[in-house]
Amino acid sequence: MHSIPRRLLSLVTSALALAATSALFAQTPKKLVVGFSQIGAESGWRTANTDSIKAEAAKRGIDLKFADAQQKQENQIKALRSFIAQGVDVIAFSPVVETGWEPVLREIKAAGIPVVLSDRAVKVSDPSLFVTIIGSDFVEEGRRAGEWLARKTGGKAVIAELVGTPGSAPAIDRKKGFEEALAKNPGMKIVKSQSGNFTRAEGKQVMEAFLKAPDAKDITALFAHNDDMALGAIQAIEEAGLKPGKDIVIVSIDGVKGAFEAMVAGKLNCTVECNPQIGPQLFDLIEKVAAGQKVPARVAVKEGVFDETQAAAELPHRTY
Ligand code: GZL
Repeated sequence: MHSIPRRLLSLVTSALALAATSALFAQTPKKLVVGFSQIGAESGWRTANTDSIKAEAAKRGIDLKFADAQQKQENQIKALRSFIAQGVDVIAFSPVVETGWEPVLREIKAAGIPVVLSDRAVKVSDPSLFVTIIGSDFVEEGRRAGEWLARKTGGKAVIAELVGTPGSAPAIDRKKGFEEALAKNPGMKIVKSQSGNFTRAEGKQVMEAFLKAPDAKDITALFAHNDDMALGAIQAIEEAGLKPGKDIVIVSIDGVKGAFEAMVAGKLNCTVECNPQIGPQLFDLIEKVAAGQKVPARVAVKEGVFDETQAAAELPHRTY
């Protein structure tokens, strides 16, 4: 009986081992690595947005490099540069303000990494610096707030405004939309306007200052660019001995659970929904971009308007 030559045996063994290893590698595709720079944790909306993004990445087995910028643009730029250094597959971020991004976006483009904007827009001279954006129509949200207030007040209101972060897309566009609605209602005018930076604490501080001014008694309505500032303002209005939702009609934006609870308590009158739970849509876009597939230049988020007449029925269904 002839034995198999040793050399042939070792060749066959190593060929089988190689085939087995490459088959193993073929079965486990490379994990997608995504760098995400988040603005911060300034509001209930933002934390719900972060929860949605992290949960969806985990569900899809995506390696998410997540950085919280504490609402500072310089921290976001540092994070974006670290994602380049790490060689991530896709970069996504929610820009705290609209401007100041061109240099770092050019560095990302030079590194050949695609960029997806989440939630807020940027103003750049070269639209190729990002692939797509998923976010709400902030002008429409402001319009909806103004139109609701016009219906509620019969087109007569002396309005205080709590503005979001200066220079941010939602602050600029919500104001624009609200003022479009006011242009159709000459009996409505903004008499005070100041930023509360989307936080409850600053919303309270600014409302306290509004209510200390000599003409405070003229104010009949408040437009807050987000619910967190409205909830802070409600505290200030009560501490000034006034009834929020009655002495001062309040309309805000986001649709967080706290706003529905305030409406049920009769302290807030309307919230325009701005859906933060965009994780599934965001990663659909990111996976398509990573695969080199074409995607729309903009993906809008669906949202509604809820006022005091609907709050009690809607509250149990709120998920953020
Ligand atoms: C809107 C988002 C805003 C929310 C605020 O899409 O950018 O930022 O309205 C949040 O609550 O701080």
